[in-house]
Amino acid sequence: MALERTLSIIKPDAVAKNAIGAILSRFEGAGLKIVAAKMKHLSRAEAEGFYAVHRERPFFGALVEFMISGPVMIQALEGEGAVLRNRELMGATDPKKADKGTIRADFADSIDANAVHGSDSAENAAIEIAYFFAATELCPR
Ligand code: RTP
Ligand code: MG
Repeated sequence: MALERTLSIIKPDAVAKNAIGAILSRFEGAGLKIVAAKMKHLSRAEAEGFYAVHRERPFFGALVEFMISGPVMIQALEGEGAVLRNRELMGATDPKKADKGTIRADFADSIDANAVHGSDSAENAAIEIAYFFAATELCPR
């Protein structure tokens, strides 16, 4: 498997629950390295731009409102097969359908407040990482 990077966001619900450390610990425990990180309270324009692919979906308005409801923790993760590895750690979008022991099963409340975002492909990961981080903010190791 190739060394990859993926963009991860700990969403406002999980930040409000003081779950940042527990969630980052899962990434590190699975061998994913945090190569960039920042806390940010997204503006409406930033959240709309980030989720622009979902602009026509019925849940877009609720998704943007949720993502700007409080600060988020944004990180770039690096490791072998990082995109899929992160999606496995996250679990299904709807926490009711997420496997036991996944981040969403353990920390998410609903399909709207679902604790984490993770890139869904290596191509989108590159776009999403560049959306939030300058090249000089990435610290490969
Ligand atoms: P994310 O992008 O946040 O990592 O989530 P995901 O890939 O698992 O799910 P995606 O299809 O990309 O949807 C983005 C976010 O929109 C909300 N959503 N609501 N009510 C619904 O049917 C519905 N579907 C999606 C979720 O909060 C999801 O994380
Ligand atoms: Mg997605």
